Amino acid sequence: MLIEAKPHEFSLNLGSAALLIIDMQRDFLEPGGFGEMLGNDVSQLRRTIEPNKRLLTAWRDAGGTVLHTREGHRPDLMDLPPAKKVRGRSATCIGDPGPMGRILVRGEPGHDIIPELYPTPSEAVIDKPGKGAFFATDLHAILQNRGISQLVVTGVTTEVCVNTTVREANDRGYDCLVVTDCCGSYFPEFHEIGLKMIAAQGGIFGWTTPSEVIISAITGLNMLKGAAE
Ligand code: C5J
Repeated sequence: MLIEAKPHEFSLNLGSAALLIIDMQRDFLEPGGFGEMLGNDVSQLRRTIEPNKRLLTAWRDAGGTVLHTREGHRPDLMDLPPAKKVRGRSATCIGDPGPMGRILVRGEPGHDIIPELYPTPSEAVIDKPGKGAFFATDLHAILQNRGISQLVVTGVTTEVCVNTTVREANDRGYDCLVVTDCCGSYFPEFHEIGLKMIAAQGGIFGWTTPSEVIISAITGLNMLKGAAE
């Protein structure tokens, strides 16, 4: 099915596509979490929750593959590069006690995915220690084993973990369609530029489109399926 997108239409094949939802974690999105503790305006990220919910529901209803990622580290922090720990020179950093448990540590409440988008038992959750979802994870193997060659990417933040993941995916041969209203940044100008960087130069890293375009395409497909049954 052809999806209207920038820089030109994206040919979506639901059977070989996965919805990849990046780092929609409580510590980044919830008031009182680590993100807000650092002085960020979490409403910039929270505006993505409703569109993500609508897209996730439509994608699940269409029987599409869904994967979620979480940024975080082992409780013993052995996978936390010292450079990452001290970066930002914050008084409180990764591994320290935070408002929702130890900051960005696996198993802590703040590390988990927000309840609105919580994975079902059949949806893979990729725990990643870096910004990109391919670095030091089994994401590529999972996608290859399931015959996935297209990624519909949403999540936070647009210019950091979404962009890094899309660039990694592009280098591994995946076609990425990034969903504009389902991605967000604490910095609106970085969000805008982050999306522009993806679709620039004829789609140097991928395509961009709003969720409504994808939802109407896959909902139409469901209606066709329903009518044929
Ligand atoms: C993500 C970050 N998820 N900004 N992390 O973008 O540190």
